[in-house]
Amino acid sequence: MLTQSQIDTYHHDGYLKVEKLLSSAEVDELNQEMRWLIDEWWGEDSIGWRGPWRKAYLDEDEQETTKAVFISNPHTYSATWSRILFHTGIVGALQHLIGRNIQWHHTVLHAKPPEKGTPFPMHQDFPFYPHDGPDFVDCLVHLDETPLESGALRVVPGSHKAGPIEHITGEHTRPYLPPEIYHPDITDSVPIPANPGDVIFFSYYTIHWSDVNRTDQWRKSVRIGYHTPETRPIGKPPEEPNNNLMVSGTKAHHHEPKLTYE
Ligand SMILES: O=C(O)CCC(=O)C(=O)O
Repeated sequence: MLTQSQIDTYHHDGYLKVEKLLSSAEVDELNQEMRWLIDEWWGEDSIGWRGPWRKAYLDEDEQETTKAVFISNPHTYSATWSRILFHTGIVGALQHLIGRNIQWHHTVLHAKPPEKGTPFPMHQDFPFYPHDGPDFVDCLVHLDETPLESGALRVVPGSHKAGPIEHITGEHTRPYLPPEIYHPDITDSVPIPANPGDVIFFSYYTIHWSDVNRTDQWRKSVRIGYHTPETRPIGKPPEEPNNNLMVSGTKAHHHEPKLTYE
């Protein structure tokens, strides 16, 4: 399904946008169910990720007033969002990128409401869910028109090749890269505007960020993370279940103990 040139681009740049991977009927259904889910289950006001990085990315009057809607694992509430984990276009592309056997890891909605939808600072996704190898791919599924002004994803091409980089972490913040070294003013990045149904595949080592949504429309994207079954979480006991959902192929016994039920 992917061409050799697309596969080479992913490995060379650390990301690949595949246009219209989801049909408009599929996006309409996912979008409708996501809007229902936000109305039914959200219910908290959030400014987005907290942390001192906000001073380096936002004017003072905006630092505490951005808006965000995050929902983890929408498949817990919606069968449409369960089925998408096995989408043949997404899983087929992943097989070209990391091999036949694919394990799902997580799904999360990142929605930026109109006018002041939250930005994200430069970061890798690795510190959020560290694993012991490179074959971990995040797929950003676009539900809305995502022009640059809506806070489209921006990536630093080739940055995945450095592997994990030390982030600022702590109780007070989500992990982010030190702004005196990594910041949009000093670090070149490539914006990736997208349309509904487009999916951006990127390595969890790829440095990325996104700006404020300043349009009058929602920008909803859903990140779905997958990895090879050999790629094991760091710092977790091996017997702890780790989102053990295979979406293609099989997992060999030696990778973890067999699950038992009491
Ligand atoms: O949705 C975005 O614009 C950024 C998402 C992001 O930073 C992430 O998925 O880690």
